Amino acid sequence: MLKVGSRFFRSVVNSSNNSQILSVQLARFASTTSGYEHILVERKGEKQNVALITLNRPKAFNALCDGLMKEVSNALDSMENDSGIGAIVITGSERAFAAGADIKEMKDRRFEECYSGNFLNHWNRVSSCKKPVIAAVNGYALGGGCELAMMCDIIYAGDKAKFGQPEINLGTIPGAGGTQRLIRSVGKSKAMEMCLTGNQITSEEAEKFGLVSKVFPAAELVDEAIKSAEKIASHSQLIVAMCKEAVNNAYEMSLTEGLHFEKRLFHTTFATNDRKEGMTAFVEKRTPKWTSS
Ligand code: CO8
Repeated sequence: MLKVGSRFFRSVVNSSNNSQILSVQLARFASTTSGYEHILVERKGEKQNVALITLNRPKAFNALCDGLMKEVSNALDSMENDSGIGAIVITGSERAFAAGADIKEMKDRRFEECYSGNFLNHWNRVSSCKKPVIAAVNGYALGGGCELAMMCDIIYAGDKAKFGQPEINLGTIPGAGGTQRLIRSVGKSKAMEMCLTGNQITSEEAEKFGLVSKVFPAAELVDEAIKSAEKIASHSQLIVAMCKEAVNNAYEMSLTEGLHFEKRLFHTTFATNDRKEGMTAFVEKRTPKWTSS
């Protein structure tokens, strides 16, 4: 796998026909995202405007240790500040997206330190990312792994993926959205069944229940997710961010409040150059040139 920051990566960038600006952007991206221990970060897509984060703790089924989650958080910080990135894909391996929080790391923690130190509070970074994030889930997405996928905006699954909230088997409960986000995707009865029994569901079931939007053959999953991310990245980043904010607010608001919020954001697009450009390009039968302004 080609790691951003590698010498090979830099030489590909330097020898390509891309403009100097792209080279500078890539070099900046490389310098801020290399050196991770638990994740791999790459640029993908024809225009290199999709960031791919691969969770990379193969011996532990990508169990989410604190170090891994901090690295995901740092990677998202730099991707958010990089105008050359339009969308992000998070994936794992074919065996596991992530088998949950690292049980070995967690096992000796005491209540008072969890409570006082707000244990896992900073693990929500994915859900506050302004750029669209797609989870490409192969293999196990269990506990915190399922929760991490649900923090993303879109979930695609490989045909052998398994989703579950097995915390009940460990004498605990989901701690990063399993009891809250799951119910909004699959409804109360299914969410309750998954959380109370710890049973896993297949990717076909996950698609049927509305947890994932598409299922692909495992080997094609990441490429398909990148294709979708490229499509998103081809739009105005400013308008994409507004659209994402409007959809996410449906979680938090009543229908009346949500419709009002949507209408105000819709009105706001009329203050942007990209809205004017998009409609003008349609009328002039040409491809719009977005400026994210
Ligand atoms: N933590 C630490 N190590 C793990 C984890 C985990 N969650 N899952 C697997 N591993 C390790 C195993 O310990 C084993 O390591 P070793 O070889 O050193 O013994 C290695 O991965 C392979 O595992 P298995 O031998 O068990 O492999 P199997 O193929 O038999 O089973 C499973 C694979 C089904 C994935 C199984 O390992 C399993 O059930 N894992 C635990 C799943 C689980 O209970 N997850 C929930 C954890 S609690 C949680 O996520 C709370 C969330 C809190 C918030 C998170 C915010 C994002």
